[in-house]
Amino acid sequence: MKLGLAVAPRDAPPDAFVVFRDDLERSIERAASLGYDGVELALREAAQVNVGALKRLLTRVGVEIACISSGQVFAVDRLYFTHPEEAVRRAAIERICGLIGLAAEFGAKVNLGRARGFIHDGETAETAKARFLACLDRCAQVADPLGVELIVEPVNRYETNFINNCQEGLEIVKESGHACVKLMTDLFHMNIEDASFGEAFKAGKDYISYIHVADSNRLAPGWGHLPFDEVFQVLAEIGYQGYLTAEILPKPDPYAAAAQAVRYLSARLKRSAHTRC
Ligand code: LER
Ligand code: MN
Repeated sequence: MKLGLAVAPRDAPPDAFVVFRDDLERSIERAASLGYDGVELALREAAQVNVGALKRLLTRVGVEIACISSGQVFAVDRLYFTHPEEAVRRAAIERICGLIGLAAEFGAKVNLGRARGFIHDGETAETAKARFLACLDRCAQVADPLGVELIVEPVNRYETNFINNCQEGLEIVKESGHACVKLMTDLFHMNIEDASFGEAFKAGKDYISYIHVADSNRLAPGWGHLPFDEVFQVLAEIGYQGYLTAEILPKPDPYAAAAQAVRYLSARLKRSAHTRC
């Protein structure tokens, strides 16, 4: 498994779930110096990144772009897949396809968290689902030939009313019918919505390709009460090899949070590798 850190550009809104909100170059250098293997970029649009400069930086500091997350497409520009207006859905598809093109440059995945949208008042879950699947289909047709995975993230009920738990995520991933559409899980949301980490990970085994990590209070791992023993044991059991990316609050301060996450997760990884030997 590899360790990642979620970061966002300096102008990202305060509700972006990232540790470092700063110039991307500085955040990536810091993540590298702390020992992370990769970063997740929380972006609104592909034009926020200079591809050539970023590639040179990544080579210099030795980290990769694990994922591009799209929550700000929803949070800042209110573009999302379940919107009742077709023009808005089309704009959301265009944005996500821009991020897919960018991700292809870096071998990264594209996350579909809040940009999937929600069930509007007076509408049914079926309506939201049909709109979501139609938009997802258009994006998958772009992502598939580029070798980019689209990863659907269940998000807890206090943030959305659409795709809250891993079973719902898994069903919609399967229903999409695209091999490039996968499930990503987030321990923070799972702790609220899924009855058991073990059962959810085992059920999603063949579809989970990325994981957000935080403790029960969304602080860095080790600063809350999530059962990390159970989580690491089941990840080893299902043979998960992907990223564990810290999507945590920048508290008590960004650097301390990022340092705690990498220290805690590396120690756990070493321990589980040792146990398997
Ligand atoms: C939001 O809570 C979250 O976990 C994000 O990764 C989804 O966009
Ligand atoms: Mn998340």
